[in-house]
Amino acid sequence: MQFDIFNQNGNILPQQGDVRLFPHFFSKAESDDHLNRLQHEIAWKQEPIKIFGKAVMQPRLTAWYGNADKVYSYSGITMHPLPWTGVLLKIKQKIEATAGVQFNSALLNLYRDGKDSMGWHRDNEPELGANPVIGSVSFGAGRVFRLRHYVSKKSQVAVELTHGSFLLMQGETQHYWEHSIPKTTQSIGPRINITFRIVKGQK
Ligand SMILES: O=C(O)CCC(=O)C(=O)O
Ligand SMILES: [Mn+2]
Repeated sequence: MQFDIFNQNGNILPQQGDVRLFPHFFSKAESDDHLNRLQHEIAWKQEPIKIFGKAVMQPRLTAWYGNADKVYSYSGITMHPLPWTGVLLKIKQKIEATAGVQFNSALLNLYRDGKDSMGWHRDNEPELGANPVIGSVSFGAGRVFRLRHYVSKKSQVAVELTHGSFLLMQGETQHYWEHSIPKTTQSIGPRINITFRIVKGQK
C-alpha cells in the first residue's frame, strides 16, 4: 500500500514513527559541489559483513566519519571513525539547524550504479539509544527508499531520494519500521547517501 507522502504534518509514516522528507533541501549548485567533493575526498572502501556467520562483500562502498571516540559496530564489523572533513561539517551544520540535534557520527554509502543496494534493516544498534534521530542526505542519482512495517511487513511506503534531499527519521521509527534501497535495472550513475547519527557516550 502506498501512502500520501504528506499525510500527517509532513510525516510520511501512517503510524508508529516519524519520517520527514525535504526533497530540495540543498540547492542544485550545492548538491553538485557536495557530490563531486564526496566522490573524491572520502576514503571509500568495500567492506565484508557477516551474514549467518559468513563473510560477504557489501553491495556498495562505505566509510565512517565522526568524533574520535565514537566507535560503531554493525553486522559484525567495527568501524573506527575518520576525522570530519570540511564538506561533511558543512552538511552536518545545515541539517542540524532543521533536525534540532547535534550529530557526532556519519555512515557514508556510495551506490556505484543500480546494482548496488541496501537490504531491509533497522538502524537500532544499542549505541544509538532508544529512539535514534537519523539525518539522511542524498546526492547523485535518485533512488527509491522503501519503508515497511517491521511486524506486519505489509504496510509499505516508498519515496524517491533525489539529488539534494534530506530525510529525517526520529521518534519510534526504528522500533516499528525497517528500510531498504532496492536494486534497479535502470542505467543510472552513482549516488552518495550520508546518514548522520548520534552515537551515545563511550569512554
Ligand atoms: O542509502 C540510503 O538512503 C539508506 C542508507 C541506510 O539505511 C543506512 O546507512 O543505514
Ligand atoms: Mn539504515
